[in-house]
Order: sequence, then structure tokens, then C-alpha cells
Amino acid sequence: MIRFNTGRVSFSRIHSMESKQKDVSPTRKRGKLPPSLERRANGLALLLALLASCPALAGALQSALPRCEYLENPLGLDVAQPRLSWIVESGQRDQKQSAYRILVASNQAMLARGQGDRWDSGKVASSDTTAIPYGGKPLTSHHRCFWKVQVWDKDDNPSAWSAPALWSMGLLEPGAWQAEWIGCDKWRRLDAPPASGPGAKPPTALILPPPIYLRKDFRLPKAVKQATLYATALGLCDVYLNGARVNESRFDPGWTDYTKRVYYRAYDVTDRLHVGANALGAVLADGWYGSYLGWRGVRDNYGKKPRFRGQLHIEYVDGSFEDVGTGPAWKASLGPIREADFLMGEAYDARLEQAGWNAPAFDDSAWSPVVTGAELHPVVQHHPGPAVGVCGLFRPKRITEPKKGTYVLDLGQNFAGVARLQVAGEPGRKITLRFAERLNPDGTIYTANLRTARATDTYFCRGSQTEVWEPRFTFHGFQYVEVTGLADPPTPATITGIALGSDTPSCGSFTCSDPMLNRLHTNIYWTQRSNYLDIPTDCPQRDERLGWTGDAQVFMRAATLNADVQAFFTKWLVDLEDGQRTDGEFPRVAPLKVVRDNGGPGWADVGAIGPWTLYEVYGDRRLLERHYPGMTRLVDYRLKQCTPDRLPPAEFHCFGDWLSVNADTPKDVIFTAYFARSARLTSLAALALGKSEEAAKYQALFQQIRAAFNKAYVAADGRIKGDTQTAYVLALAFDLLDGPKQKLAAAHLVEDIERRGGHLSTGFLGTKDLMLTLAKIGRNDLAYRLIEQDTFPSWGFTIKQGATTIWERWDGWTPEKGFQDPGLNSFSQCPLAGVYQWMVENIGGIRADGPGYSKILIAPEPGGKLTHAAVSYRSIHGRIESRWQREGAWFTLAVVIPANTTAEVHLPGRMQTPIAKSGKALAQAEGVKLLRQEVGRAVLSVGSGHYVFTSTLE
Ligand code: RAM
Repeated sequence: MIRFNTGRVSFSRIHSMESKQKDVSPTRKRGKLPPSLERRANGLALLLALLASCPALAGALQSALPRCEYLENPLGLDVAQPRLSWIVESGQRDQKQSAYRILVASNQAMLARGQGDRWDSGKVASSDTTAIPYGGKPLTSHHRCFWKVQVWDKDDNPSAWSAPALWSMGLLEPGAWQAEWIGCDKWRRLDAPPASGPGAKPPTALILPPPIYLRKDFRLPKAVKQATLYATALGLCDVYLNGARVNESRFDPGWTDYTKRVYYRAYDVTDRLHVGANALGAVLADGWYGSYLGWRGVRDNYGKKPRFRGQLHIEYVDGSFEDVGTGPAWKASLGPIREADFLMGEAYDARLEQAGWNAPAFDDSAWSPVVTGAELHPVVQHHPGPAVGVCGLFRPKRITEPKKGTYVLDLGQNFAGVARLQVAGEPGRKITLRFAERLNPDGTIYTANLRTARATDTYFCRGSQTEVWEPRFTFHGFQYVEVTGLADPPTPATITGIALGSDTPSCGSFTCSDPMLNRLHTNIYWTQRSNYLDIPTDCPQRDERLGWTGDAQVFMRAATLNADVQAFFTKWLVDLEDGQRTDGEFPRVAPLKVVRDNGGPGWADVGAIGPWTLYEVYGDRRLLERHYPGMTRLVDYRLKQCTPDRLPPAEFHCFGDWLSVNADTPKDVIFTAYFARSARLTSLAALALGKSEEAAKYQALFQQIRAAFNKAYVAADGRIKGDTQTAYVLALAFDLLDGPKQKLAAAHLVEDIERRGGHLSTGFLGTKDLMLTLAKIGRNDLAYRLIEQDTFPSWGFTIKQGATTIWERWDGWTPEKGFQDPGLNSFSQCPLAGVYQWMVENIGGIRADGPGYSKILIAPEPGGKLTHAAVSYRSIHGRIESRWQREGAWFTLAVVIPANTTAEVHLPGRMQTPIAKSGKALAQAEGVKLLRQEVGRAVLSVGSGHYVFTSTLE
């Protein structure tokens, strides 16, 4: 039985943080064994842990996780040739896929019978498991496609068929959308909304236009075979059918440049329809279309008239079709939601609820007519990314009463989302919720850093025994909730924190022997969850929450290691492309609104770095092809901007190494370094796409910029203009220096860190590459010193101050100065969280060695105080795992390499006879080959499977 994606967001694959942090390392004390047996026991413990996670498979190879367009069972696609992917798993070592066969059927029964009436690929000799384009009969609107895949192993043994999966096509042909935009503007400019509903007393303090409730009755004459509801809005919409909400997701249809495009989502509603009377309903809120955006205090940024558009496509059992869509016959009303604004919050008056408004047989004679048509005319397309949904629940850890009747509930974790309120109160009792990331010294909530975001939700009681409410059209960034207006003191049940974020499935885990680093990982994880909300935002709490391009650029690679962000960034790169200027410059924020359109060095460069990063991680060629022209236009623009000798013009915009500490990296150095970087990546992209001439052209440009960089900024002794950590880091990370200069610059970088007592001075740009550069120059010892540091400025310092997310700035709060300038002081911002890439690639040692992790490098670098670590990453080819422990000189490493990939393992120290799964000596062990024993490490080539190695460290 296939589970349809009904738009429900489940986050089923998100590990609970508890299990993420559980100590699964083998170093827990286990009796007193003699050292040699202890070693063996440790190795065995690792082995057993690994075997427990090993798939129990009947055959040699089995396919799993069938996905279409990088989503599980997506509905409503509008790409002509959706791409199919799966992973292959095996209980055997060194397994590979030698062939596959895909069947696509128009119904489940045919698929079960093995009939691919839409497509039977036949047996295709290929090891490919990702992005296989559908190659069957042309697909038209509403087509449902049921599919499965069979694979053959390296010895040509066939697997069983995969579990069936599904995708459906959306509204493809011009004219497929028959429904019209509808809305109702008559309440939009009133200061206080008029009363509606029985005995309503409208609250007077509300000033924003209220969301609109829309409804329509319709009758179905005969039995329904299947039905799909398509919904979109210029604004936000929740859709209802026969009394129940259809979308559990939030903030649909997401944020795009509504002047150009708006997305729809599709929901399977077959089971919700009845022969006879039915009713559709929708709540239409302002969302990104009309809410305040940014700090300028401006609403209605795209338009003043939010609109909803919905179309229910019904296929009857007798083969006939019908569409029920929005149009002039719909009715509109106000409802209990009296205000809804992202920055300001939501207000709900439960006395104004109209029971049954979204079900048949409701008397809507008092409702108003709707208007049709919209003020904008964007193309309407399928949303290519994941929906926003619930990604965690938090219960109050502590309740205080800093002022009489003012309660503060600490949820223990900073996150983006809402608070669910559970109360009892007489009709009209007003309960106010305010939100904050930190507390003032007197225990009241600190809200100065929210700037003009009111971040206040208001609830007016209905007067029932228990009332439960949570807003649908706003969110806040917070750890603390202040509650006032309660009849009785709160209990832990009064507030539940509901974390919201894009449903990007978790794909990584990190745990090690240092609790501070485990907390750091948790902080990074929640910073990502809090900021990846339809678009990658800068922060979730203040009057900003924009898709800052520099922030996305520096954190994207680390983000891929926490969650599967392929579909998420596929969507956002379109927002970015929509914001690219005609001259080639990419904007500061995407979608482009409120802020100027010149990103400048480090920010605009996401236009080149973004597509390349996603190609590296997911091997997604179609995406690279789509964005390659944008990459070239950016680099060509920089070329036009710069002087004939490839140096920056006299004037240009650059944010610099934003929020660095006591170090100011010259902007011309940053301009030139990033220009070189983007030219180089454009060259690599051209090469990957088979455009060899263009590859040579951009490679030559890279060389010219590199030469100019050296001439203008690098002295004979390797000092780089500015003499900052970031200047050295950019030069080394972007390969701008030749051998001898590399060594000199590396020494200056090291010196600077030492001179600061083992502290960094880097801001947004430098921090991204600082740790990776230390690894590159062979100074992971210093990288460990930085990551274990707990005095200012460091990640550890923020953790000592109680941080549960990554701060915007190193000095967000210090004991000496207290809170930093509230003008720029978010406690949840991604850029300084990019260090997670270093943690995975160096503590765990998991690195990609080919696009999409088709080849893997496992090269852990144990260091600092760490005695063990366990790191995993579920790549597009399957789960990669690296666990190690050291005890004295003994080092044990357990690795998992997914089927259909190969790896090189760099085992630190001198290799000892492996405790291999087979128990055999290395020479006879399956799947492993010792390539060489170098000074300090053994280099092995390894096929897929589970392995345990031991070595002695010098
Ligand atoms: C801040 C944003 C963002 C940064 C820009 C330059 O306002 O929060 O993080 O990229 O400025």
C-alpha cells in the first residue's frame, strides 16, 4: 500500500535530539579486561554496533528509498521528465549495481502485476541510481504514476522489486488552471475590524488587516475514483474540505518573487469527498505578500490585495472528470483570526469562530461576495521544495514570575515556531504571549534585539473548559515565552513550543566524548532548523528574516551534512536567479525585496558557489545546467567591473568580513579572492557540463586574477594585505598562492591565532574556511584548539553563556558588556555554524571524493581531548559512517560504506591486523586492500560494507 503525500509534513526521519546525543560510543567502561582483550572487546563492541545497523537483506543487493525529483511521493509535479532516484543496500561487502529496471504504471494494480503501461525501462546496464529521467509515454496533467525499481548486483543477481512509490503530475498545459484568483478587500483598510459572529465584541487594539475566510458548497453526482486539490495564494492559504484542514504544512505556498512566479501545492483528497453535498474552504492571510518584511516598517510589499486560487480535480469511477475551482460563486467573511503578520504576530478571538463554516450545510447568507482577479500576474508552478512543518516540540523546563502576573516559560531551546496555548478563561479574557531569545538580568524577557518586530500573539477566550490554540500564519524565534492575562498561574501544560521549519529530512549525526562539542552540534542543528523556513533566512526573530545570500553561501555546505537540502535549495536557487540583475550581479537577499539588489563579494557569489556546492554534494547535473548561465553572467559582470589588470574598481559595494573581531580584512582583498573563486568554480562547472572551451576561458581568467592577487596584495615574505586571519584563509582556501608563498602565508595565519592566545578573529566569510584551511595546511592541532576553546571569542564561549543556537556575532553577550548593540544581535544565525563541515570532515573524517559522494574518503583526524567520535552522513548513495575511539596508543576505526560506492580509508597511525568482519587477516579479508603504509597513516581502498580497523598511533 502506498502512503500518499497529502501535504502532511511528518519529519519522520528527524532523529529526536535525545537519540542524536545518546552516547553510542564504545568507550563506556566495561569491567577490567587485560589491555589486549580490552582492545579486542572495544573492537567487537564497535563491530556489534555496526552489525546491528547493517541491513538484513535476503539478496545481495536491494533498492530502497525511491524518490522522484528528490522528494518522497511528490504530488503535482510540472517537469516533463521527472527524475527518479533510489539507493541500493547490501549486507555483503563490495557490492555494486550492474543494472536496473524501472516500471511505471498508471495504477497500483497494474504495477503490482508487473505491467509498466507508462514505462518499462527494460534492463538497463548501469550503475546509476540517481536522477534517471522518466523515459515513458508523455505525461499530461493529473497523471498519477506508480513506480518501482529492480536492481542487479555485480554478479547479475536480481533483487526483489522495491516497495512501490508514486508521483503525480500537476497542472501542465496552458489553460489547465481554470480557477480564478479570488479575495475580498472590503475589510482591508479599516482600523478595527467590524464585529462578525454571534455577540462579538471586536478587540480595539488590533490594527492590521485580518485574514479572510472563503467558502463554497458543491455537489458531486457520483462516486469518485480519485481527486486532487491544487492550491496557491498571493499571500498564505490554509485549505479545508468538508470541515477538516487539508494541509498540515504551513505558510503555503511559500515565498517567491510574486511578480514573477508563485507556487502551488497539490493534495490527494480522494478519501475526503462524498457523493452529494461537499464544501471547500480557505483562510487567506497576508504572509510574505502583505506582511511587514525587513526593518523599514513597510507592509504590502508585493500588493495590497491577497488572493487565493484553488482547483479540485475530480475523476469519477465512470471515467468522467470535473473541476471545482475558485470563482465568483465563492463567499467571504471575517473569522476568529483578527490579525496575522510574520513580524507582528497573530491575534485570535475564539468568540468569533463560526462552527461548520468549512463544511456543507452552513448558512453563508450573511457572507460577502468575493472579487476575482489579481493585481499581479505571475506564472503558477509546482513548488519544487519541501513544505514547512513541525520539526520539534518543546515543553517548558522552568516557569518564573519576574513581575506579578507576568510569567516566563523557558523552553530550553531557541527555535523558530509558535507556542501552543492551553487555557481556561471566561469569554473574552485576553491572554498575551510575547517571545524572546534571552532574558534580562531581572528575569524578564529581552526583546530589544527584535527591533520593530512586535512578536506578540493575542488570544481572546471563548469561555470553554479547555481551549487550545496555536497560530497558523506567524512564527517567532524564541526560547522564552512571556504569558500575561492568565486566570491562574501557568503549568507546564499551558505552553508547548512548536518548532517549525522546512521538511528537509535529517541526514547526519554527530556525537563525541566532549559534551561541549555535542552541544555545539545541537546548536548548529537548531540554528539550521530555525533558519531554513521555505528560504534560507538570516535570522528568525527580528524584523529581518530575509534570504541573505552571503549567509546562505557560507553555511550551505555544512547544511547539507545535517539535512537533505537538495529540493530546498533547488527551490531557492530559482529565487536567486529571479533576483539576478540584468548586468549579472546577484542580490543581497533572495527573494529580492526590501534590500538593494547588489550582493557584492561573498554575497553575490552564492550564484556560483551555490550551484557548484549542490553539484558536489548531490551530483545534480540538471541543476548545474540550469544555473550555469547565471554563474557565467556573474563572473562576466565582475570582469566588466574590475580594472584591466583584474583588480577591483575604485568603488564597489562589499560587506567585508562581516562581524569579524578586532580584524578588518581589506575589501579589495575580499573582492579579488571571491572573483577568483567564482571564476574557478565556473570553469569547473563548464568542465562538468562538457563545455571545454568555456572551461579553459574561465580557468585562464582565474589564473589572471590569481596573478593579480599576488602582485597587488602578497608581499615577498607571504604577508597578505590586511594581515588578518581571513586574508590568509581566503588565499589558502581558494588556492591563490604558489608553494613557497603558501607555506609563508600559512605560518602567518598560525602566528596570528597563536598571538591571540588560540582565538579566531574571523567574521562571516573567514569563519567558513578557517578550520578547513587549518586542516588543509596540516594544522588540525590548532583547529582542535579553536574548537575546544571556551574563552572569548569562540563557539565554546557562547555555549558557556547558555547558547542553544549559534549567535550572529561572537560578542552577542559578554560578562563585561552584557548584550551587544540591539541593532544587530540575533542569537540564531547560520554563518558562524559553518564549522560543522570541519567537524564531519575532520573529526569524523567523512569527505566526498567525487560528485554526489560516488567516491568517499574516510580520513578521521583524532585530536584535542577527544577519545571517541561517531559521525554519520546519509548521502545520496546511502549512509556513510565513521566511528573511532582511542585508548592510549590504540586506535579503532569502524566505517560503513554504502553499496555502489568505494572509499579510500586513511587510518591514522600504523595499521594492526584488522578485526575484520570475517576475522581474516587483511590479505584475505573481502573488500579491503592496503594501498600503502605512509608515515602517520595506512591508506586502504575499501568496497562497500562494514569494516573495523585498528592501528597504533605514534
Ligand atoms: C544583516 C543580516 C545578514 C548579513 C547582512 C550583511 O542584517 O542579518 O546576516 O548578511 O546584514
